[in-house]
Amino acid sequence: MEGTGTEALITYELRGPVALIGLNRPDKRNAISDRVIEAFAEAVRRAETEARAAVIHGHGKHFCAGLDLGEHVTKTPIQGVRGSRRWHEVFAMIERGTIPYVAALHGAVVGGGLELAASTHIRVADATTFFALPEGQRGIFVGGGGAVRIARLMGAARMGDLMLTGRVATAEEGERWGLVQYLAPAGGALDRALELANIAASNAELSNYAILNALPRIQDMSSEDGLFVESIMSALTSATPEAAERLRAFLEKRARPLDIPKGVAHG
Ligand code: 1HE
Repeated sequence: MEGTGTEALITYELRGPVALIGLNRPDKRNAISDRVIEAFAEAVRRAETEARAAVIHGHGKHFCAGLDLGEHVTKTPIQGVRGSRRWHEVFAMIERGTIPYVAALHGAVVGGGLELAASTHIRVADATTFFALPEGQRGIFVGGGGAVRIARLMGAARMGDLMLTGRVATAEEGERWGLVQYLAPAGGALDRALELANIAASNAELSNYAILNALPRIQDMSSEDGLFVESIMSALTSATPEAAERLRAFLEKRARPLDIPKGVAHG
């Protein structure tokens, strides 16, 4: 059961330019049911129209325990295919949308929860985060895009190991394997994610669009095609009034300086 329906399965809040989207089914560890995925799709659609970046997080002790296994057990194979294809559509709205998404991870990031996180552009894991792909043990397979996205992030060999053995990986391992770009102290993922989302939100919108949509596609192209598309995107982004103003701001010393880490020797 998903509760009485009076509480929102997904919370949504606009904090300045950043939309905050929260998985809100903590009693079921934010497991993703059909109703959750539709509520989530609506939140993503809304963020696309009114925010310049978004953060996805989970309420309660865990980010997300993946597919709702209680609901899945009653499905026929064709219903399973339709469900999987719907997850693909919704996660593609994130991955190839027009605004950057940051995932704030804590606790369980398991199965479909990791597939969701893998469709975002920046992932922050706090010290309580753990990753697992127990599909082998459950007698199923990934269905939310993980075979493509998770495998590309950490490599098919590591992913296969997690699926075959049920191995649970720590936040540090996730960072080493390329699953997450940032580590945060326990309870600190959301603040860090918001900080990063605000920075990304301040970029030129067309640059962000190119980063989200051209960069990953170029990885699937031949080098020649990739270099060609890069030039076109470079010219297109440079031709906007926003780029002209930002370039002028740098030359007139009005731009925010690079945040160079302390300890880096530079003259
Ligand atoms: C669930 C789910 C779920 C918890 N679907 N109900 N995902 C999994 O195989 C992970 C399954 N979950 C777990 O291993 C654990 O719940 C956690 C490690 C994530 C969290 O442990 P814990 O001790 O905090 O919680 P809990 O006591 O195990 O669970 C609390 C309740 O949430 C309990 O229900 P209750 O009615 O007994 O209170 C659990 O049954 C329920 N719950 N996870 C349904 N996933 C598109 S393909 C994607 C394929 C996958 O995602 S496969 C991986 C599925």
